[in-house]
Amino acid sequence: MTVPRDVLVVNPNTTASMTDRIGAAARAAAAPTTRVLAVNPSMGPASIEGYYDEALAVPGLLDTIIRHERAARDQGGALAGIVIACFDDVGLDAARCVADAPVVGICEAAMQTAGLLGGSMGVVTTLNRSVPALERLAQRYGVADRCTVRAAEVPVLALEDPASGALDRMRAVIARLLDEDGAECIVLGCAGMADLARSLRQEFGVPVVDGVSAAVTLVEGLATLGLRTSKRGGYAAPLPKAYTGVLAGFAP
Ligand code: 5HY
Repeated sequence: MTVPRDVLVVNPNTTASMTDRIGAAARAAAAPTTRVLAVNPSMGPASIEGYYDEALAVPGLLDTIIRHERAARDQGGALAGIVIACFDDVGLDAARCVADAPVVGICEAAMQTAGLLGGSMGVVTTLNRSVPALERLAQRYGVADRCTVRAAEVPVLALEDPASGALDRMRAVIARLLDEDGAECIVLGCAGMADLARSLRQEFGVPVVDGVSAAVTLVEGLATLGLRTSKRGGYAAPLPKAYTGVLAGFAP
């Protein structure tokens, strides 16, 4: 009997309805032998829009990963992989330090996947304030010279409301990325857009990559290859030391 592989998909904001939609997209992409655990922290921002939200989403993300890895170990198992389901790849490096399982961020997964499918990519994201952070991630992931980021100027949680006009604003941005910026592929720049990839792909006739699906299949690939994060350098486990105040519980 094939033992299911547990992949933890963490939505770092605290909106459970968004986590449910992310979980559905992850399960749709996952192999039959993969069990997707879609979760969100109980503390932190309701949505992540900009640097401040991003910074304060990290403790909840790390607490969630530490608790789920511990639970898997207590049951005599281990997580096969972890997906950070926020397009800012919130806390990715810190997560790779505390986690035993390989950790993939949906931005990195989407940009690397789009890079396999075309010479240039266009990222449609939510608010303008999110654009600088995503441009910096494109640099980090080595695709900045062939990546354009534009915002549809829709709040993250408006994506859940069909009457918000969010989809029409996204369509207008996608048309600009294709016609004005010469993008050959489109990347959906928010986890809350995951369920839109298939219909937008048919509508625009180009590859439309959603990071949640790309990250699930990537982390499954790492698990199949038996590859895990190197603990030799920057991703070594945190050194034991005192933490004080509200963060005392995070002491390694
Ligand atoms: C996300 N925020 O994927 C990002 C998108 C953004 O709560 N989930 C969020 O706008 O930065």
